[in-house]
Amino acid sequence: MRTQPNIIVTGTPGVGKTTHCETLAQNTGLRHLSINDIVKERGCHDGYDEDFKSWIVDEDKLLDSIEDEVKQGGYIIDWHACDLFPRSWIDLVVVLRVDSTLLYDRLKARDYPEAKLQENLDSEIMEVLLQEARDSYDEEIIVELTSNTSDEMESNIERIEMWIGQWKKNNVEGAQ
Ligand code: DAT
Repeated sequence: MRTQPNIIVTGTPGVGKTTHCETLAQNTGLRHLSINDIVKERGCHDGYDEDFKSWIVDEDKLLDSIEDEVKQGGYIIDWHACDLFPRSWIDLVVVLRVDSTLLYDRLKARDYPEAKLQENLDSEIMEVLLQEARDSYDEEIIVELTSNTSDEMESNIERIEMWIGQWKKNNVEGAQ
């Protein structure tokens, strides 16, 4: 049994996952698991897509590589997909959302190739990640939060921290 929860922070690239995860990790002591970094560092990919400027992820290799760590609990998983992680690993799924005009500016600042930028904008407008979360996890553990401004980010962080406190009360203190 886990004594700390596992949380996925997901959403379209540029929505604010890494920024949220880093602050959350600092404030809570949970560990920020950047799947992007793991894929690169542990070679969980089948090469690099030059046109799209992204790694082609080998999901089986990735899951094998993080399984022992994540099963212990206490991880904040930062990734723009969520359907690959087994339901039994996950206690909360946070789907961040952003206004498409703000997203355009954030991705433009990253020099994304036009096709990648457009695909990500479409994905945000079509709520692809929210739907993926709903298709993969129970409705009760999914929370959709907007990440347009730094005030919103602050209140999102507070809300997730309160949720972590409550989870510990219910699952650790309550179980003793
Ligand atoms: P992601 O990890 O989802 O790709 P990020 O955390 O790298 O996104 O954020 C992308 C950029 O947007 C970065 O320059 C920080 C900024 N940003 C993220 N969330 C924000 C928010 N809620 N308010 C203002 N700026 C934000």
